[in-house]
Amino acid sequence: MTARTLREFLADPNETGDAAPRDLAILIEAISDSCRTISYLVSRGALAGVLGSAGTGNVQGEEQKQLDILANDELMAMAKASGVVAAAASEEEEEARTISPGAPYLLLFDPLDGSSNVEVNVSIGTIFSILPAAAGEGAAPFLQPGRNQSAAGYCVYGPQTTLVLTLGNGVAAFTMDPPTGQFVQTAAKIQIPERTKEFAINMSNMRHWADPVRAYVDECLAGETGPRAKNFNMRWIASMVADVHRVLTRGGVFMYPWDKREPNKPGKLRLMYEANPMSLLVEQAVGKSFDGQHQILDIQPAGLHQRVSVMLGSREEVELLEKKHAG
Ligand code: P6P
Repeated sequence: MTARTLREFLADPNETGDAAPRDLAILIEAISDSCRTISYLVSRGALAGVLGSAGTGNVQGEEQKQLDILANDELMAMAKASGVVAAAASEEEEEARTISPGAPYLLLFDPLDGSSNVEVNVSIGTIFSILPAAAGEGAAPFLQPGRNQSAAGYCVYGPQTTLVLTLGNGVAAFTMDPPTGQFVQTAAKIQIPERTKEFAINMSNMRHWADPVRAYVDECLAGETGPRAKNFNMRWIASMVADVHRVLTRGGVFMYPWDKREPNKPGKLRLMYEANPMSLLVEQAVGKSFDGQHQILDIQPAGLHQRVSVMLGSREEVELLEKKHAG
């Protein structure tokens, strides 16, 4: 693979001589510029005096970190300056914002997912979803199934700052080269291994899980003495971007399923700007992603901040989970 910059990639993403749609390329480059800025802010941490609480809460009822707000404001300003975003929606804001009426795209994002990890120097990230603009006011135009996404991706702020992106024809990764700030392609056509020996779930919630999830994890824990006849490893970074990046990189299954703690809540993660973009990446990387009943990308959204149960990753594992949920 030739080491192309993000701009060179967008000029011919499939190496067929056809460029990505012009306005989509403009938006994705603008997002990468914001990710570079956020990466710098995150990397300075305490030196920039931006760690800790902002003293406010978001629509999710969660405490906002200063960095959540700074990242949110950076992305909203970028959306405006790009000229190609009709409206934008953020985990950090209850209502969608009208940006440039008549522009071709809708932008959704979780500006800094896992931000509570930044104080303990653990990888976090920005997750974004791009939909085609649609008629309607407020949240209405955004309520499209994830399969409609024009593009989706995340930027993980870890030992490397890496942008992972799909335009609907495979998954590519771009690593930021610190001296230049350039995002340089470091992976093409990423494919999740169909088999794995690694699962990711917050085990402290075990007693609250539904039976199919409990049965699946029990079989993983039984290892070579049980029906899976192989030993498993467990990882839980509690930062979706970091956990999903690992799954895309070396396989595995990531689960944040419904549990009995709040039975009326389908799950902890949000459909529109967490599960949908991650599910498009995973499906484009030959993995699967479902909520216990449906493929996540097929869900017809009812609200901008609706939550969803998420089980995604290596095809074989997700299909086993699907079988256990089918009863
Ligand atoms: P728990 C981060 O707050 C987040 O939304 C995801 O990034 C992560 O996967 C999950 O919550 C972790 O949740 O309950 O294990 O702390």
